[in-house]
Amino acid sequence: MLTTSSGSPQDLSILAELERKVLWLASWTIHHANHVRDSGDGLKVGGHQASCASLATIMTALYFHTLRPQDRVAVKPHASPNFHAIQYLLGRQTQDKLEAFRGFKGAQSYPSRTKDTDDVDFSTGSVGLGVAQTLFSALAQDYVRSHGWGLMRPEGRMIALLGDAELDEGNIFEAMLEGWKQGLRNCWWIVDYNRQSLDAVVREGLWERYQNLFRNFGWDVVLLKYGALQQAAFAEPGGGVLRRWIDNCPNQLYSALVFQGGAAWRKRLNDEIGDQGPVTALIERRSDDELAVLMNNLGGHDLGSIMAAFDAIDHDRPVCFIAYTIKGYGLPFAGHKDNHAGLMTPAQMDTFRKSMNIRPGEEWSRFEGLEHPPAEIEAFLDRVPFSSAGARGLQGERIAVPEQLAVTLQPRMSTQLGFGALLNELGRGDTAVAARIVTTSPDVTVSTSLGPWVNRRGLFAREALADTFKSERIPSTFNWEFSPKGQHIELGIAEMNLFSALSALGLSHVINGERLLPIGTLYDPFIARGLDALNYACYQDARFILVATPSGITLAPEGGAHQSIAEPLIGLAQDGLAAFEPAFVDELAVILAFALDYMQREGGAELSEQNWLRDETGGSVYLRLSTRPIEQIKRDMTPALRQSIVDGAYWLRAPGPNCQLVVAFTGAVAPEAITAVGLMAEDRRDIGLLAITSADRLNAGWTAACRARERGLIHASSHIERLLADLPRHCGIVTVLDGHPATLAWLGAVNGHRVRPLGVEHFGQTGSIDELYRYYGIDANAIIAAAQVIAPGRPIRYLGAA
Ligand SMILES: Cc1ncc(C[n+]2csc(CCOP(=O)(O)OP(=O)(O)O)c2C)c(N)n1
Ligand SMILES: [Mg+2]
Repeated sequence: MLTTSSGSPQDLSILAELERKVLWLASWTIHHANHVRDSGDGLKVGGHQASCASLATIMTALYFHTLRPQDRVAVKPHASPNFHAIQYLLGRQTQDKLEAFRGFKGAQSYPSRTKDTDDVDFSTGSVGLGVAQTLFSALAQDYVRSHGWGLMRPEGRMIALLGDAELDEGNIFEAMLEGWKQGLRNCWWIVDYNRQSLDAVVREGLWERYQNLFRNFGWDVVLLKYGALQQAAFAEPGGGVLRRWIDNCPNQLYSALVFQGGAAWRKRLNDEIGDQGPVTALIERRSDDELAVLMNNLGGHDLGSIMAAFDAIDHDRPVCFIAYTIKGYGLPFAGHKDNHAGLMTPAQMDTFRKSMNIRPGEEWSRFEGLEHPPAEIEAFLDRVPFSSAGARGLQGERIAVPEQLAVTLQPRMSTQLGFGALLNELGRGDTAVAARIVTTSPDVTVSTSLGPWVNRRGLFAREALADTFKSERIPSTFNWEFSPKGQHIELGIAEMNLFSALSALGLSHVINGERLLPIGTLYDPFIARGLDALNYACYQDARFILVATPSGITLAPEGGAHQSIAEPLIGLAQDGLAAFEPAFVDELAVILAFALDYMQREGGAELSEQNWLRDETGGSVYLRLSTRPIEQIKRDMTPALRQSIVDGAYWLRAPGPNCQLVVAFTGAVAPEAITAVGLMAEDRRDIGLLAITSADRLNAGWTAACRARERGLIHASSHIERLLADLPRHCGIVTVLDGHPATLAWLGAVNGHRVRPLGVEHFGQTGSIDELYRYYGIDANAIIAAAQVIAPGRPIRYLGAA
C-alpha cells in the first residue's frame, strides 16, 4: 500500500499502474528493436532493459507527479526507452518512432535534443556530461534572470538522472566544485544507486562517500534506501535485526539474492539471522514471493516514498537524492551482474506480457491491460503538470549584429590582441549584441586578452563583491568586481567546465527563451582536455564562440608543453563547429561579426550555391588565434573580400596565367609565406599567394559541391574550386600552417595539383619563433625548398637566404 502525503490514493494507484506500463513499454521497445523488427544487418543491439527497469519508478514519480513544465531533465543515456515510453503515454511520442527505436529516424538510443522529436531537454550519451550540463544550466538560468530577462517565466529546476557508476566521471566533480563557487541553486541530481555498472557490481559503501562529498559542497543529500514495505517490516518485532542485516549485506550478495529470488532469500536469511527469535517469525510470516517483494522494496522502487521525498524539498539549494534501486527490477535478470546488455528472451517477454494482461498484438496499446478504465487514466494524464502547458521548448529572439565591427589597427599586432581590442570596442558601446555577450574563461581571462572587456563589463556573481585591490587603492590593470549584472563568468581551471558552461549558456534561447552570445577563451592545446564536452556541446546544438589562444609552436616562449598541433584538424572535423584561423586583425573583425550572426541562425539544412555550405543552419565557431604580432595590411574591406574571408580564402597575390607555384598559408605564418613568395617571384612565374582563413569551411564547401555534382547539379562549384580553377595543371602548391600539415594537404585533390604540405608534426621544443619555425620546417626557407622540388625550374636564387 502506498503511503504518502503526495497525491490522492486514487492517483497513487494510477501511478503504480503507469510505473508498470513504463517498464513494459520500455522493455517492449527494446525487445521489438531486437527481436521483432529485422534491421537486416544481423546486429543485436545492447539491451538496456535492466537500466530502464532500475529507473522506471523514479521516472514515473518525476514525470507524472513532480516535474513542472519549466523543469529540465538530463536522463541517464540508457534509460532513453523509459523517457520515450513516458512521452508516449503522455501523447507526445508516436508509435512509429518507438517501433523504429534505434533505427533510421526512429526514437534515439540515447535521448537526443536534436534528433528526437519528443521534447528532450538535454542530450545524453557520454556519461557524466549530461549531469554537469544540468548544473551549468542552473547557473545559466541565474545569469539570465539576474540580468532581468525571462522574469515572466517561473524558475525551473535542472535535474539529472544519473547512474551510480556515472559518478566515476571526473567532470562531475569538477562541475560540483564550480557549482559551489558560483552559489549553485535549483539543481537536483538523482542517483540511480543500483550498485551496478556495465561490467560489474560497484564498491561497498560508496553512498557514504558521496553523501559526505555532496554535503561538503553545500548540497542537501536525501537517502532513499528503504521502501515502505521494508520500513513497515523494520517496525515489526525482529525488524531491527533484519535492517542491520540489510545494511551489512555486501552489494554483490544482495544483487545475487535479488536474482535468485524468494527461496534463496529465505535460505540466506535463515542461515545468517534465523536463530535470533522474532526475526525468524518475521521471515516465516512471508511466502517466498512476499519475501522477495520485501527484499526488493528499496527506496528507489517505492513510488510513495520517492514522491514524498521530492515534495519535501522546500528550498532551492542543490539536492542529491541517492535512491537505492535494483538493476533489472521486475525483470527476470534483476540483480544479475551481467545484465547490462541483457535482453529478455521471446519466451520471457511472453511471460511478462501475460503478467501485464496484454493481449498479443496489443503490445503498443497505451491502456491495454490496465485495471483503471482508460477514461480515468486519460483524465489523470491530462492533469499531469509536466505536460499541461504544451510544448516546453522556447525560442530566443535573434539579436541584430552589425556587419562591421570597429577596431583600430596598429601597424603590428597579433590576432589575440585584435580579439581583445574588438571586444573592448564592443564593451564600450551600448548595443544589443554587447548586452547579450557573456564571456567565460577557465582562469585564463587575462592571458587570452579578455581583460579590457571584463574591465568594462564586470564579472558575474549573484551577489556583488568589490575588488579589494581597488577599494584599497592598489594600482592594478584589471578591475575585478563581481555583480549580478556582470558579463564575464570566471571559471576555475577545469576546461571541461568551460565547455559544459558554453553548452549551457549556448542553449539559453531554448531553455530560458532568452538568447545569450557566449564567448569562451582558453589556450588552444587545452581544447583536448575538454574535447568530449566540446563534442557534446556541438551534438546538442549549443551555440557559442570558442577563442583558442595562444596556439601552435608560435607560442614558442610559453614552452613546449603548451604547443598545439592537432587542433586545426579538430576544427576541420568537428561537426557543428566552424573553424577559422585568421592571420590579420581585419580578417578577424569580419569573422567575429559573421560568428555572432552565424551562431544565431536556425534555418533548414539548405545548401548555399555561393559556397555550398549549410550556412542557414548556423552553428558554433572556433577561432584559433595567435600571440604573434605581425605587420597588418592597410586595405579596404570590400564586400567581396569580406565574403571570401568568411568563405575561407582569398588571393593575397593573385596568380598570373602561367602560374608555376602557389603558396597557401593559414594564420600566424603569414610573414613567412609573404617573404618566401617575395623571394621566389623572380624565379617562378606568376606566383600566387593564397590566404586561407578557414580550411574547415573551404573543405566543407568543396565536399558539398562534389556531392551536389554527383547528384546531377553539374554546375555546382565551391569557393576553393573557383579560386584554383585557372591554375595551370603543372602548377605546384606549397601549403603551410602552424599546425598539422594534413589540414591543408587536401588542396591538391581539388583540381589535381601537386601539393607539398608543410606544418608541424612534432612538438615540445622551446625557443624563439624564428628558431622553432626553422627547426620544424615552416619558415620561409622551408617554403622555398619545398617549392624548388615541387615546382621545378631554374634554381631559386634565394634558397638559404631567407
Ligand atoms: C563516457 C562514456 N564511457 C563509457 C560509456 C559506456 N557505458 C554506457 S552505460 C555504462 C555503465 C553505466 O553504469 P551506471 O551509470 O551505474 O548505470 P546502470 O548501468 O546501472 O544503469 C557505460 C560504461 C558511455 N556511455 N560513456
Ligand atoms: Mg548503476
